[in-house]
Amino acid sequence: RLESLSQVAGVLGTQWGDEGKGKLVDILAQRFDVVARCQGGANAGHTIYNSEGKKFSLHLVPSGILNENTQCVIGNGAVVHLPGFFKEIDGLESNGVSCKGRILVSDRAHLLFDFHQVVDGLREVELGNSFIGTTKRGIGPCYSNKVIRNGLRVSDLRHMDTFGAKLNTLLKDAATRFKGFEYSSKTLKEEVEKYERFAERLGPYITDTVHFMNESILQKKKILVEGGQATMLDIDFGTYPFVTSSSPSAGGICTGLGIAPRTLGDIIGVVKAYTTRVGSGPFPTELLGKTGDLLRASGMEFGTTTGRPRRCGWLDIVALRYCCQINGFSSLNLTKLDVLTGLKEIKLGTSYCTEDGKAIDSFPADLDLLEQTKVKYEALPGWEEDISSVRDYDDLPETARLYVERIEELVGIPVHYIGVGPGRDALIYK
Ligand code: 2SA
Ligand code: GDP
Ligand code: MG
Repeated sequence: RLESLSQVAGVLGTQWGDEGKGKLVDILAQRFDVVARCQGGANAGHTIYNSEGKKFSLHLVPSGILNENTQCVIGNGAVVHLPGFFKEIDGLESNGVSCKGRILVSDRAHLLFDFHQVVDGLREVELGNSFIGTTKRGIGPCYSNKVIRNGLRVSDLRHMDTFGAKLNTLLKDAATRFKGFEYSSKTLKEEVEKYERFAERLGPYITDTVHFMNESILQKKKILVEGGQATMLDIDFGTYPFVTSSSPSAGGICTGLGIAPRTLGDIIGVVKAYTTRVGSGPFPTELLGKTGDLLRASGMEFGTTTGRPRRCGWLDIVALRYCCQINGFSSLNLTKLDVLTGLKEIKLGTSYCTEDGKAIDSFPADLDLLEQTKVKYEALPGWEEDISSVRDYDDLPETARLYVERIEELVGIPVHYIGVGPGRDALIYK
């Protein structure tokens, strides 16, 4: 399975994030020369364990970093908060992970400033009960500046003479827009001085990653793209406006790295054996009672970045099918199957209908309709056996295999990898 992966491959989230993408990327990284992030920023949280069982929580740095032979790329589609980036690097270095010369940051990536994080918080307050539930990492405000075309990019660090004036425009805009936002010429000056120091430190990392990626492809290097968040949080395809501000779907690989669609090969969709969501927004298969609490406790479902409890529910086949259409996955990695152990009955949400029973054929764009959607479930028998040390598919209890095979049948894509624990070795190759 690992040997036969294409030269350029991707690992993407299929639900609302936190499916366990980081773990698979860390495992696959041994076989790849380059691991690249193409979208998002430090809103992502990828928890991985190295071979000694030491825990690492990564945010902006790609999950390939633990594999010392892998080069990591932060592509043009990502947004970079430099104070957080250096903090993450310092944390990795102090834990024995060498980052020097191993991370390339795109000169086209946008800079995310502290003020973007402040604005993120202010927007959430302004929304009142309709708040998005963002990670408050400044993601939306930074991408807003990108799209409205007054953002600062990493390449602007090469022109510190005009940096202050450009930043001033952004701060002035924010102060005009938000009552609670204030800044002075002193804070601007201090910020620019801070970025002068960052510019020097970031210098060796700054790269034309479009050129690097395309040269790497010509040199037949193996490239793995690590998705952050997931398709149901995609700015276009997700449950808008309860989404993130980037494109975590397959299209985002090309726009976020500057590589051509025809270079892409295998795209692996990572799907949790149940569903979780952190933040507000529709969640048709959500379990608000005891079973949801049980999944949260046994799956340790708390945000890697914010520590927020994740909402839990049954696997939503309608949403998964929609996601498979958009991304054209070559295979799936079903994760956290071990968390379902002990449940008498496991349900799959297999179709949607309106309150008066009319079938809904595709995943609705309309949030009102989605909020009222009734889910029809199929119940499958559970298992009691501890499966965390199983490594051969055939050694799984028959009911666990039935669950995996029913998912394959319903979505029409093979499950090639099955997660049965958080550790690197806790993976079944099917
Ligand atoms: P944002 O901050 O603007 O991207 O938030 C918008 C929505 O996107 C969701 N989002 C996430 N959902 C799951 N996991 C994410 N990363 C962290 C993790 C989250 C955490 O790995 O656990 O620690 O809370 C992530 N990042 C963004 C977010 O919840 C909003 O619904
Ligand atoms: P990501 O954002 O998709 O990389 O996922 P997160 O790291 O935010 O959340 C997934 C969590 O589940 C992490 O704490 C992982 O260590 C853990 N995890 C991943 N795969 C498995 C699995 O198969 N079983 C169990 N029990 N935990 C897993
Ligand atoms: Mg996560």
